[in-house]
Amino acid sequence: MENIEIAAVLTEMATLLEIQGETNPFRIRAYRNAVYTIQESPDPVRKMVEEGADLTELPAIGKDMASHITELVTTGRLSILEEVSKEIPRSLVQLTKLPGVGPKKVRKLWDELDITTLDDLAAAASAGKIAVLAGFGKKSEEKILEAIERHKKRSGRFRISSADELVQPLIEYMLQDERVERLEVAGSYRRRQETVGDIDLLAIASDAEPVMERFTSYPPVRSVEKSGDTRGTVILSSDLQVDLRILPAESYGSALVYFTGSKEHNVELRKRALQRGLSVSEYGVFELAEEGEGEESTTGRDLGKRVAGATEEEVYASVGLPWITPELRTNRGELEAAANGELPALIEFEDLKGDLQMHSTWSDGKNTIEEMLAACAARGYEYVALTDHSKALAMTGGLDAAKLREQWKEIDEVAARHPEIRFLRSQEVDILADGALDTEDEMLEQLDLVVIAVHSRFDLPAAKQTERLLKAIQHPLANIVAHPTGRIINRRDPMDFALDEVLACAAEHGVAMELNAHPHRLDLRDIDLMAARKRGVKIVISTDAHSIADLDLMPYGVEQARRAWLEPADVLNTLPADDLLSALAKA
Ligand code: DGT
Ligand code: CA
Ligand code: CA
Ligand code: ZN
Repeated sequence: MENIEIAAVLTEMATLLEIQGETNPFRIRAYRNAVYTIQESPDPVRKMVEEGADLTELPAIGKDMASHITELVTTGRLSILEEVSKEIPRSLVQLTKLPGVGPKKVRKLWDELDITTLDDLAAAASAGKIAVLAGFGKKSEEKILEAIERHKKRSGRFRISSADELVQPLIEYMLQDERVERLEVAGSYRRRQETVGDIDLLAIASDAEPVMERFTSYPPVRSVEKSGDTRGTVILSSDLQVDLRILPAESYGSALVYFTGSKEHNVELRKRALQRGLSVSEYGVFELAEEGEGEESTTGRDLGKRVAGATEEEVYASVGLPWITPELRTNRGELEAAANGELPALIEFEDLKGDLQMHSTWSDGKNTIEEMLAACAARGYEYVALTDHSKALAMTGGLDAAKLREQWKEIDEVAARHPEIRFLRSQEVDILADGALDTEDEMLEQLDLVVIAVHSRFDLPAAKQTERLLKAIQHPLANIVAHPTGRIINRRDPMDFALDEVLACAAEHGVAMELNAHPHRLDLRDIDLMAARKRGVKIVISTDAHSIADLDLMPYGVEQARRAWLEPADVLNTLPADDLLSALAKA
């Protein structure tokens, strides 16, 4: 059980207590505080439990909470929650996630109208039953309907890193059963999209029934939606839906193609197949037969001989194509490129020679300069840039000129002890609201790399925001724009500005754009990266690590770069340090 699952269960518990009408606020707060601690913990709490560590050493975890967490991690259950949910339906918790609907209102809806689910609530609101309820009214009813609409559209998309945390242990668990001969995740997860709606597992099993049973009894499963012979759907306690399909070996490859998608890629693939007199489906690739012959396909046409299906390579080959990597399967021209032998030689993690954005304890990082440097060396990088914040970000301990000079002394000392890796002097310099840079030119001149970024006033009108960025990019010492759109996935939309103009300006002035690899950011986005590449803007991929552990987020950036068709030559930190610096040098 991973941190986000533990946090989700404890949050659910706190909300159930609120709905129940728990009068002791400390009891509820204990759960909420524990949730905060667990979300902030850089290490899996599961590991601490397994190693017998004392959980009460964690902030805000008392003895009772420690034993709840231990129970949850070791059994996948929380008996106290099961106790409470005998009285309060767990589905009520969903309702409290709607804006303007707190636990008290949920209680009232349940008491008065017997509403326990979102569907109940939507039906009651549509029927005008909410407006007449004391404490609600017409406005409140409209708001509820709107909120349900929005919730339906947005909810349930998990960041890819959260999906990884949840899916990897499930895969390990399934593979412990030796009847599972093959198991892979398809869908958006395999395409490595920045968020996923649900998880699509495909398996080959020597005996389907017990494997399906193992799946539905995975401890973090909260509810089993469907459990058939070869197809099951469960919802995990984190709210993540997982589908499992058990397949015959002869159609495993075609099912993998089908369920990896995207839907648009599949449609194009089928068109190509039809031109060759073939039918592609999740069951295999078949020759199309004359009417009346053979079995009937899902599209109503008669099927002849099976020509492919066991492997993906075989399926693509049957329509005259080489295998296409899942990150490219979005119908953005990959089928045509494959047909012409023009698929890009996509960048890989091993191509990267350094990480160009990270923070130390000098600003808001958790590790010292030396710890960060040694960790980068251990990851095989040739060089690294430390980019602590500038003074405008006072809350992060941003560095003014005096502190920056002090920091350089420490950097020089640390660098001298680590000749195995080259230390580039850098800073993440704030772009102020008027487009000026936060650090004095005299200091910037002494840096190897000037990374510039917006951390405030994300809300400027588009024209002003564009002007701000253009001015900063034109600064004669600026080299890299960090997290250029400022978006945070599921939390903050990209800033409103003319990206095209900004890219053109960056190309003209030899300024690179960052692909921030942090899975909460992934900024620039894939389509923006494609636009940047078209304009000849160079990209750097950086983790923006705030701890040693964050350095391992680099693969998320690489995956996003691959979805944007980037090759090593498009990315500056595939170059040796000297070449990188001369590529960014300004006239
Ligand atoms: P998600 O889950 O929203 O992040 O996105 P996907 O791509 O994983 O979509 P999902 O889980 O609905 O379906 C998995 C794959 O199955 C999808 O990528 C393509 C295939 N698929 C699903 N429905 C259809 C369909 O109606 N037509 C075709 N051609 N393919 C489909
Ligand atoms: Ca999916
Ligand atoms: Ca699905
Ligand atoms: Zn930043």
